[in-house]
Amino acid sequence: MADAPAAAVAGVKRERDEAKGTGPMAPPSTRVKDAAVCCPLVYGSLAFWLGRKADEFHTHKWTLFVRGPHGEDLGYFVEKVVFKLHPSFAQPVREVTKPPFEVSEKGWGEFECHIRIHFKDPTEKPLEVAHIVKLYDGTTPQAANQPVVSEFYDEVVFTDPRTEFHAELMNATKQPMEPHPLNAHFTTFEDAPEVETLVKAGEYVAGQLQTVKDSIARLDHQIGLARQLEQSRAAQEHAAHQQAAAQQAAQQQRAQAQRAAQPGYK
Ligand code: SLL
Repeated sequence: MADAPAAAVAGVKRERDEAKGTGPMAPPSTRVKDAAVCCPLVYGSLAFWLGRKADEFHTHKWTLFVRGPHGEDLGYFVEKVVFKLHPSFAQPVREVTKPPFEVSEKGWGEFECHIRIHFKDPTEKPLEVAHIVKLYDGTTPQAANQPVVSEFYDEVVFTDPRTEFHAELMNATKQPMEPHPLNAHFTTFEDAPEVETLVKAGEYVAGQLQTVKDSIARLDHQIGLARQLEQSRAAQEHAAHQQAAAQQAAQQQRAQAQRAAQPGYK
């Protein structure tokens, strides 16, 4: 199952933004303002049932990993990964300092593992994710050659990264690793569904924009009509005023003439 909950990704980003290393002892360094570099990764586990080779404490062999979505070497931005296993394992804290960033073990139960990903720039706060190492998917009996796969796609976004780190990220060649022995079982996180979603979103926005444009045009037309109406009303009012004033003047003239015609008018 491929899951990349948008809220979780945003949450991670916010947490990391708040952690920008700027303590009093932090060395002065320039950052690339308004840059956001997105680094995709996949974390998860793959578990094989041991079948006839199983014993009471070792029913499954599993691998827990952080990998590139398309088999790329994550060394271009990941410094090391610390896997914190269930305390029933010997040395439950496993630090992996070079790719592939993974741990393989045999065990009998499912548990929640904490994966802490440290970045090449030590001032970037490590990303911590919890992952349940799944051994069962509800099918019984399990097939020994068909693993239980639980993987999640995620993206680390470095906002305003330090200049040197930004250059490293941009110049990274993102080498593909040697094909992984478990390659055939990894989930393919294709871009296609995402591109399709983006195209649909684009079409939706364009549609909304057209609707808004249409109603603006309609409103403009109505405003034009209202203006015309208002202008002719004002013109009529003006004409009525003029007419009333002319009538009044004429009346005054008549009254004046009458008075002048009276005998004894001086
Ligand atoms: C629980 N979910 O809540 C279980 C814990 C722990 C699994 C499972 C150890 C293997 C070993 C192992 O598989 N632990 O001893 O080598 O209790």
